Amino acid sequence: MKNKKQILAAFAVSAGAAFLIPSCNESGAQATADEKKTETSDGDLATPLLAQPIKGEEVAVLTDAPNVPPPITRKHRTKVVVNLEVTEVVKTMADGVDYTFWTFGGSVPGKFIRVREGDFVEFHLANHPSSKMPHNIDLHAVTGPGGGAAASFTAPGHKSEFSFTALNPGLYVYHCATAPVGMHVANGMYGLILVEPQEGLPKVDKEFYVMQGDFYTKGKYGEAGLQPFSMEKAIREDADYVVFNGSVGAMTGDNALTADVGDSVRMFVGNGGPNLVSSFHVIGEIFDRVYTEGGLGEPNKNVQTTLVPAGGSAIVEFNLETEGTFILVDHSIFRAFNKGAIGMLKAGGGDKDRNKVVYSGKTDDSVYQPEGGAIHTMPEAGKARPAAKNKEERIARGKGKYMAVCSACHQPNGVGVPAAFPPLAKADYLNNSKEKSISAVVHGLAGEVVVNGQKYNSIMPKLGLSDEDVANVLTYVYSQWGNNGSEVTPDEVKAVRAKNVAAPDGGH
Ligand code: HEC
Ligand SMILES: [Cu+2]
Repeated sequence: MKNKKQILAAFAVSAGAAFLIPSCNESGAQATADEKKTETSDGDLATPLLAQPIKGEEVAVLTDAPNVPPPITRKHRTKVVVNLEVTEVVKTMADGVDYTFWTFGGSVPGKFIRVREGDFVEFHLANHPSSKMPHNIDLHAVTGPGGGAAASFTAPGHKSEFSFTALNPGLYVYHCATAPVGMHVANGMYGLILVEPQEGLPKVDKEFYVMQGDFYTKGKYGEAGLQPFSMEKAIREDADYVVFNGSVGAMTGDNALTADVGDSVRMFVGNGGPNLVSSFHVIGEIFDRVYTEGGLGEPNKNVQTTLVPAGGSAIVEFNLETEGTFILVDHSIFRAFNKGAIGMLKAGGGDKDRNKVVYSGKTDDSVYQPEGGAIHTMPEAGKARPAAKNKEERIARGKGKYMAVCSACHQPNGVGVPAAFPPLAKADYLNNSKEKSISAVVHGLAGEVVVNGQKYNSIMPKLGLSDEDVANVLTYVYSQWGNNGSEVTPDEVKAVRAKNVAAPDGGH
């Protein structure tokens, strides 16, 4: 905050020292990040990274937002074991509004992971048995195909392991990359992993973890109850909720972030998307330094608003020079006031006179309260594309649907996953009854089923496909992998749909 201090000092002189300005040579807290860099450096940085020995082993400390694991003081490479568990949980999206979030570690955003440049990371991904979906993880900090996605594909009740070396320092997003990828990300499957540079990050007083995400629900903003995911709105990028740290109000009121006047603050800011780019701004502060896009090169200085891409990050740093409530927003401002993208950082203490010199006015939080519901969207006119003309067209269209909707569980080649998802390839269940197969897709399927002599006792969620889509996808399935080649028509689907079978509602 050198600039501001110089300006303050000049002001004091020009004002004939009419104001009593306390000394600005505060010790640790006020030193700029740059000044501190040398303290944490060590002498061995000249050795190439991969030539440095890996010493010892530790289990990563993982934290939920807004908390960040402690800084790494280690001066050598080590093996870091990361244990992360995926769970699908119903949590609060806003007052009276619940949502089934898919999480890395129980909340949105996922656990914060902190390692050091050069660390050998042994990653253990578990998928809780109660999950309905398989999941995986793509860490942008990984150098390697898919960022770990294929290696970590994990069915419910299973766990996977893979490892990587953290080659590049920086702040990286991780997310689920299981098809349909957009849906997994939209349900909250993202978090941040910080790879600290070898020389460490400069010390600060407070570090926070803030991550934005956009959500798409059947009901409009604020509509009460358990809200299912809306694929149509997600595709249109028409978000109902844009929030920090997984829910409206996660960082306001009693949940506000707190710090003291004089503190140096660092925020690790991520954006999970799936769709929207954040214009991240803290009302009443100027970022002294921004490590744009999470890269740890030379920071940009004196920044008002920084862009945080979907699937990207930024590190912002500032000193708290005066008391009051500072409001975190996405400055695409309707998102802040009408969709939830608001947080608060409350700063207390400090010298009253000095605080007044920095800012004399009164603060008023009330103006920042959300203004209520979003504008209604008009019901969409149903302009579906014309139905498939023949069996070939049905199969071609069905293939796309299969890959987007079914392949995540039944696998792209239809073989399923042992003990979790039954096969569709050469499946007796499928080939013996069109009606039962249609019913599974239209109504969902729960309880014990036997496919090719193997028992499965799991849940296939209701998928919300149209009659035309169900006809196409099943005709495709019947045409593949040694199945009996049946064609399924929309009329047949309509007939089965009319039989109102009680079946599970997967909530999506
Ligand atoms: C979320 C995972 C999931 C998705 C997505 C999914 N299924 Fe299933 N499916 C299952 C499970 C689990 C079962 C077995 C249910 C049980 O144990 O009662 C099943 C059973 C079936 C069956 C009957 C058993 C068999 O193997 O023949 C058919 C047919 C079927 N699914 C077709 C589909 C089609 C077509 C799609 C895409 C439109 C699809 N499924 C999408 C999980 C899924
Ligand atoms: Cu997932």
